[in-house]
Amino acid sequence: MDPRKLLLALCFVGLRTALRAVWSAWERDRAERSIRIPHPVPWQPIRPLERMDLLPDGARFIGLDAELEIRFLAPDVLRLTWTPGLLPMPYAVVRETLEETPIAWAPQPDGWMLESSAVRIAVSAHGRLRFQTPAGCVWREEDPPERGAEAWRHRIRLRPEERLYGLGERAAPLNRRGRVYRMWNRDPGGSYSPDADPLYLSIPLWLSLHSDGAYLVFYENPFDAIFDLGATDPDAAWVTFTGGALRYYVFYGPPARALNRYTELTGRPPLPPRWALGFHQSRWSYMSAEEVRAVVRGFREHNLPLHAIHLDIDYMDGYRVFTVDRRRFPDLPELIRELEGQGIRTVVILDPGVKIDPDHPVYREGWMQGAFCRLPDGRIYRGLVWPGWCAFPDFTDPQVRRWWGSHYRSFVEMGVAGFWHDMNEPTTFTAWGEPTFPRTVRHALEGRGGDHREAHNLYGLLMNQAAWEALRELRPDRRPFLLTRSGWAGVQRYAWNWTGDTESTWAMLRRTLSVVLGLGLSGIPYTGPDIGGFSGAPSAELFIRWFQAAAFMPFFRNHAAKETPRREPWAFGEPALSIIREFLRLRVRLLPYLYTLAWETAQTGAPLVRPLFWLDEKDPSLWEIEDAFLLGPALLVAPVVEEGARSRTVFLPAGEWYDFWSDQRFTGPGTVEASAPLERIPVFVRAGSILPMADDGLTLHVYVPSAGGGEGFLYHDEGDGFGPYRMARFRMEREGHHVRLHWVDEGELPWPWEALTLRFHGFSVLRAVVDGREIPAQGDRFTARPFQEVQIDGETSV
Ligand code: MIG
Repeated sequence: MDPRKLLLALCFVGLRTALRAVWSAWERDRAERSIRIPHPVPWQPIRPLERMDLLPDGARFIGLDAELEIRFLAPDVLRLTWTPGLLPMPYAVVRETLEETPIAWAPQPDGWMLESSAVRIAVSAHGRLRFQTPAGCVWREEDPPERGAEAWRHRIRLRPEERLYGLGERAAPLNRRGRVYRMWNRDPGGSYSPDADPLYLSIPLWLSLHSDGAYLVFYENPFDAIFDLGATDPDAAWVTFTGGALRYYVFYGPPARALNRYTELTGRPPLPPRWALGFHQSRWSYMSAEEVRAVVRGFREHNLPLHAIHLDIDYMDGYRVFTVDRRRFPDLPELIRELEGQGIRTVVILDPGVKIDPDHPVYREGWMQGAFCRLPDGRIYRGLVWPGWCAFPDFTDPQVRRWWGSHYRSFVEMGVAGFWHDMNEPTTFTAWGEPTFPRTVRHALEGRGGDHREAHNLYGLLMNQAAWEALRELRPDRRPFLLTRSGWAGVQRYAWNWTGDTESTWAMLRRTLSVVLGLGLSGIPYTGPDIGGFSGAPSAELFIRWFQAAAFMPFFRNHAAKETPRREPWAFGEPALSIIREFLRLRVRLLPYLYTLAWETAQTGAPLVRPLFWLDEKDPSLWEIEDAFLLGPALLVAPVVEEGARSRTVFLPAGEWYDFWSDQRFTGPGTVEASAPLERIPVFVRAGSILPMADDGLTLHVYVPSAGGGEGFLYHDEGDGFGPYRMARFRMEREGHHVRLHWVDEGELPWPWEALTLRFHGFSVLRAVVDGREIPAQGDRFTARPFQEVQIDGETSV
């Protein structure tokens, strides 16, 4: 271990814990002695496939030592399973099939061919697979897989121009090609920098773009794996799983389509409570109710909006999960009520480790119920975390999930609005080696049984499932808010994510953009970094730039490690405070838009933060842009990520764009040098957008294109619960000096605004007729009652 890291860790945890960490590492090594992983793995090619048995939606190909099953879950979605090997427990997927799919098959000179209306797959007797369009254009090609003891690996050919994205949370460039990644959720140890791998949340999934199309592949296999994406073999990706059947789903189509299908299979991110899209203030830790009150007072006195406050581990009694330290928080329910009265929600942290302490009821109960993970000899496994020695619930057991979930009740009754799940990789402190359970730890896996090799990557996912299911029962009229550090495919059904313990550097701010983009392309739309980075002391400038970028990310939270200088918005004095206030206000103004995007992702799985290639995945000039992102269909955000920069270049994709701050109009594709004084980062709006914003009531910002049409949506409901909604769709058409705006809507919720302002950008209004009646209108805006159609005459103004 790097001595600097060791020292850092020591400062964090103290001498006693450090000594125990040595002990715990030793215990882990001893527990793992019984499993020996062959090294090097004796790879064997599979023997040829000899026979095909047709199935209603696919076929089974049978060889002497291996079998391949292919099923069409939809015309554009295939599931492939190579066995032998354990089949995955269906934790990630929520559907067995998606659409009835007629298929055809035909023998081929060297094997077979199966085909739906969208995809043809050729299977050679040797096990080579070619994924094609029905016209025969190949878009993915696999060499025959190989088996080595319990492991599977296969090689996927890559085109020279092919780019790969995704893999869950990765501190890597947006295009993941050219590196090796491990699928094994891990706490990088209190601070991570660009290129650290693995991190807390891996998902064995990639999105591929190349000149013959796009597809997404998801490997439904939770075992430890290595994805070598062209690092060793530049022309190929090598995927190696240390156990389990080689099962994967292939989704054919452009990113939006493929992610839509992927989240149809693994579950869509549900609509969050509206406040969650606001601003969250946190710190490790607010040590007392008084400190929380002081922070909240600071927000009020400085005129800063605040939606949620987070309590980190020190609110607990000796870090015992589900307890409250009554000296520091003598009346937590009262504090929560007080905050709620000011529109501020309370979120509390929970770690999965339960302190081994016979006086701790949760430990006693868990012990009596047999809820804790055990070693093969039947002893409860113990690992070291903040409380000291801990036992860990086995979330792969449905009864344990229920038992764990029942403990959320007291917090729900206290009014806690959200739960923040940390350390669920799962993480334990060890002086060396893997900071997690020994791989021999047993897990129920729904009764089928297995060990930590299989359950490790699922642990965080299932902790969130336990909490989600409990909260749906405990508070059926509220939408749960969970924030998790770890997870796996499907975790988007339950929780938001933050990107963990980032270091406080410019390099990490730069890299954060591709971490967030990559998570979105992995099906996890709700994520964001600790503003300013977690572990250090950002300069005022770095903090401002980080804040500005995060204001456009789904999860918007200020958080910092223990012992770091204060980070509340006023901690940096002026001009930081005023700049931060402006961005907080901007966030509030953007809430109608963000909430509409939340509704969209709940329907389609489209991330809120999208790479520029979302606009046109066929345009290679967009494939590598990672210093800017789209927020929904309307906004292009180009954060400043260089110290001292007061302008930056921005690549604008094809089409017309408005500068959000000045309304200046640009035509892409092309690069512009955008000014970026400390108080601003470049933001552009796509012409044709209709951007709903909360400026003094509701304003529709209409970014008029020089010709043609555009649209915008506004989703609205009560902000929580499962009641009625209202969805307004606006469409505009421009012809010369004339703009027509249409409004159609659906939903039962009474329209909540008496009037709304239409604010035109790039267009100056001379005359407006609302549903046949002329109303006084001049300049760039007018106010109208809800309408069906507005006719406007005017002229281009910039
Ligand atoms: O071992 O709860 O990533 O956000 O403040 C560190 C204390 C434990 C790690 C989380 C961080 C949190 C901290 N936790």
